[in-house]
Amino acid sequence: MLKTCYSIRMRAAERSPELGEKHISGGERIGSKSQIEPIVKQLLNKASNHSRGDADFIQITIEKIARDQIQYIPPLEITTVEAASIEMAHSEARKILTSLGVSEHALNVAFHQLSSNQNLRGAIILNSKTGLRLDNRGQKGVRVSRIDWQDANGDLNERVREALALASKVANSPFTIAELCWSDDPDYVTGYVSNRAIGYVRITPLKREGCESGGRIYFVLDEVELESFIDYLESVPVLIRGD
Ligand code: WAQ
Ligand code: MG
Ligand code: MG
Ligand code: MG
Repeated sequence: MLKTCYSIRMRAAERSPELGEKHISGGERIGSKSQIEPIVKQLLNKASNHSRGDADFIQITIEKIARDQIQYIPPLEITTVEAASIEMAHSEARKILTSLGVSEHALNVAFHQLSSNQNLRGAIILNSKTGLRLDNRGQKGVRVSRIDWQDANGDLNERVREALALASKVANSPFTIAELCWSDDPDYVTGYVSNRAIGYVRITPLKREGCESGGRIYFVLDEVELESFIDYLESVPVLIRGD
């Protein structure tokens, strides 16, 4: 018999005079009933002692999902590019994204968004040709959820494990052209570009230490079916096959 699984998600925020609500941290996991408690503990730990600030608000959501709805997909392959400067890292990322069909204008929009946005909770969806933003979620963006590894992958640290799972789910959609990401955490300057053909290409440094801007950009096909794309990202449960 198929066992019940649960989607367990966290978001943490801080009251901020300038921003109203400042995004601190989020996380999404999938587990069986007996895994709920350790997962909640891990997510609480992630929300606490965070480099973006001291959370005033932590929300944990636990939701049943049917096991027969889960899609199993392999992880993208990891490579790493170390650049001599932020400028060179950006130009490396641009070169790769251009080769995947992202227009120069869409790239300008994307780099401007990630360089200036200090309070983005989810991803921005951009038309890879026109550079137009397609979601109308504002600072909330689109949060990829119901995602985890099938088995604990001990070879990777928590941040890489989480980012690789998210990127693998996103790249698996036929509407995805590519993704660009760097963290909004001031102490983490490595980001990545990814898609199903090139895999997960880590690039460092994409920003300067101490900087709190960052986020995720999903470049999509001109012919994207937006509702179905967003529904896949948010609601279809996906487990990444380990090792
Ligand atoms: N769905 C969509 N967007 C998200 C999600 C999600 N589940 N989680 C985070 N984001 C967006 C949101 O705008 C965050 O502000 C931003 O991404 C950065 O999130 O290989 O740590 O968790 O060394 O700070 C990538 C490189 C690290 C890891 C990314 O992002 C490596 C990272 P963070
Ligand atoms: Mg975080
Ligand atoms: Mg995160
Ligand atoms: Mg962050």
